[in-house]
Amino acid sequence: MTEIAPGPRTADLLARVEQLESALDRAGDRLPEAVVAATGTLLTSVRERLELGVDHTVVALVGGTGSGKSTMFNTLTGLDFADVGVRRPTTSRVTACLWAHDANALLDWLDVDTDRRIERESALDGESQADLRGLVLLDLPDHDSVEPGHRAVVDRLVPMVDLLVWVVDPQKYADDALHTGYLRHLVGHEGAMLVLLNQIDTVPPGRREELLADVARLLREDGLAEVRTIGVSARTGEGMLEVRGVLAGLVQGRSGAELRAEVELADAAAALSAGLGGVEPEPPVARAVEALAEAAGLAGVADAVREGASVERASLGPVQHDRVALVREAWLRESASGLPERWDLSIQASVAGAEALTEALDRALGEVPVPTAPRAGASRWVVPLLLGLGALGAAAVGVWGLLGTMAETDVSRWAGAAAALAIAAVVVPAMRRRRRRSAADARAQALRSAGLAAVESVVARELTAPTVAVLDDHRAVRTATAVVVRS
Ligand SMILES: Nc1nc2c(ncn2[C@@H]2O[C@H](COP(=O)(O)OP(=O)(O)OP(=O)(O)O)[C@@H](O)[C@H]2O)c(=O)[nH]1
Ligand SMILES: [Mg+2]
Repeated sequence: MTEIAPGPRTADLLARVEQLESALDRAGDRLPEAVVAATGTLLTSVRERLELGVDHTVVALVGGTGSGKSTMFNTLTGLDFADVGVRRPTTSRVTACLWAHDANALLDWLDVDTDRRIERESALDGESQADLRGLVLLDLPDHDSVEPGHRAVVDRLVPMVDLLVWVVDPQKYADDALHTGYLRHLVGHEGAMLVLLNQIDTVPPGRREELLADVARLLREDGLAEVRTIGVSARTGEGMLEVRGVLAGLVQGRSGAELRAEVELADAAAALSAGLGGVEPEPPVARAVEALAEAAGLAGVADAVREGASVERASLGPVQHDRVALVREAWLRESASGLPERWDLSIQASVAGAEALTEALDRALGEVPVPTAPRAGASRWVVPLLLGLGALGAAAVGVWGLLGTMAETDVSRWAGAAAALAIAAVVVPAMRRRRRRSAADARAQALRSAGLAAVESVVARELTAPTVAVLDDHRAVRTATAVVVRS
């Protein structure tokens, strides 16, 4: 197949196919096998069709021998490429005119010989052909031919094109070969058909309305009341502007292939989203950390550290396995809430089991240093010393005072000193007690922070990261399918 650069519409649809293919990959076994298989097949077939491009609108001129298809082709293209002759049938090979430069793959698919293709739009045309840009116009052989191969060509192409333009003439428009052979089988495809009563120039103006009404009657009888009918002359150009307007409207809209691809992509996206839940839940990180810290007895040990010297060798953990298991269950319940079972199972399989989680917590908590109160050093003799000195001084002053051997001023000086010592003996211990308490508070706080950090890191590694990875996958798949369904 010839490589073609996809036009913007094809590129857009191909991007959506890729989006769904990678969503399918990412979801993996979290979607039912049947859905994955069916969607994969559907996406492959859409991709194959898109590789032909959907930026083109294929219009075929179809009709009986000598109705004027080739003349019509030349009038619409402004070229003289299709053979028009008196010998019947004239056209035996499909002829194509492209208002495009990149439709080779499509024409290969349609099986149009390379020497029967012509490009209409050249630099010389400027914008005069812009209204038909994207059109691929085909001139077909006669469906009622004496040549047996012609009908086969028509039958092969009829289902492949976006618009069938039936070119009929005033003599043969009622032919059974047309109505029974083709039109009646096309009920339901009225939007993809147009009937041109050609050679209208050969009909006296007074009879034209009547003739067109008769064509419309026959179409109604075929079950094709909605099909548009226009009286035209490929030779004189009468009615041809209207025909060109219809084609221009069609190429500016979306081609049948594009619409089909869109429907199939929406189907694929809907099949995928049936295996998804709504918005992803938020894992209960803070609650889990709190509950696990509690299971590790962090608060109790911190309190003990605050109590000070009595705790000589406090340690964190071991955590209570049953409580860890309960925290894990609550985690799974909340993290998978609203998700289908396969996603739930995926989270269960990704996070650490209760056993492993308990071990991880024990390991992490075991590494947290538990501070103990410093042993009282030489300073613990200071207070009794001060008190002793104070008492001794006071006694000496008292004795000396009683004996009257000391000057009055000296007595009061010594008394002052003794009183200062006594006051110091009361104040210093109070200050030391306060300092000890706040140091114990700080140690307890440090232990609490370090313990929480250890629990947090275990929760992040063993629960949050694997859960978030699954939820991210779910979100990516959900977003991909939502975009495709919406557009
Ligand atoms: N008067 C008149 N003659 C026309 C008109 N369109 C085509 N013809 C003539 O009808 C004859 C057949 O025209 P073609 O264009 O070859 O018809 P065709 O449908 O392509 O024929 P096949 O290829 O054999 O199926 C030619 O002599 C044309 O000049 C028209 O609108 N008015
Ligand atoms: Mg012809």
